[in-house]
Amino acid sequence: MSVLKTLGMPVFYVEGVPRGVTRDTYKLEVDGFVRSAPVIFSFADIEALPMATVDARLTSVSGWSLRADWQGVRFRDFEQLLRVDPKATHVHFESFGGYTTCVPLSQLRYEKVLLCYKVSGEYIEVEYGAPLRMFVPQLWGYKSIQGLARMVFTDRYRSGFWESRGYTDDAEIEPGFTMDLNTKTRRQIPGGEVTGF
Ligand SMILES: Nc1nc2c(c(=O)[nH]1)N[C@H]1C(S)=C(S)[C@@H](COP(=O)(O)O)O[C@H]1N2
Ligand SMILES: [Mo]
Repeated sequence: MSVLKTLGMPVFYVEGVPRGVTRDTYKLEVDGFVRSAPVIFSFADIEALPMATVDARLTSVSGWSLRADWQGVRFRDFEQLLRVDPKATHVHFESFGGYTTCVPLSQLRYEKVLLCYKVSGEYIEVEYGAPLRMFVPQLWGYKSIQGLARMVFTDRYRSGFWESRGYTDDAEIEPGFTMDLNTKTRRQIPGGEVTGF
C-alpha cells in the first residue's frame, strides 16, 4: 500500500475514480506542438525511462498536504524525448474522466516536476492517480492531474476544471495554514512551495 493511502490522503477525484485502466492497457497520448503528433506511450515505455525520486510535499488549496518520496520520470527528461516546437508555452492536461488543467512549460521544467507512478517504491493506487499522474509540488495540488490520459503542447493558456470555477490560474501557493498529514498537525505556511517540514 502506498504512503498516500496509509497516511490517509483524502481522495480528490471530482470526476470519479476511473475504473478499468491498468498498467497493461495504459496509453498516454501526447499531442499539439510536438513532431509527429500524436505520439503514444505505453506504461512500459514510461517505466523504461530513468526514474527519479523527489522528496516533496503536495499541497492542496483545500487545506491538506503530504510529504512523500514521489517517483517517476522528470517532466524535463520526458520533454527531451519529444521534438517540442519552440512556439509551445503551455501544456494542457486531460484525465480519463475529463478533468483538465493547464501549466506553463516554465513551471513544468522545474526539477521536482514528475510524471509520477510510484511513491516510496509502491505503485500509486487508482484513487491517487494510477497508472500515471503529474506531480507539481510548487503549485496548488489542482495542477497535479491524476489519471493522466492526454497532454497537449500549446501556445496558449486554457482554463481547467478548477480554474474555471474560481481557483487561480497560476496556482501559486498562498500563505495560510495546512493540515500536515505526516504529523497530523496544523501548520502555518509562508506561501510558495512548502518545504522544510
Ligand atoms: N483527474 C483528477 N486529477 C486531480 C484532481 C481531480 O479531481 N481529478 N484533483 C486535484 C486536486 S484538487 C489535488 S489536491 C490533487 C490531489 O492529489 P492526491 O490524490 O495525491 O492527494 O489531485 C489533483 N488532480
Ligand atoms: Mo486540491
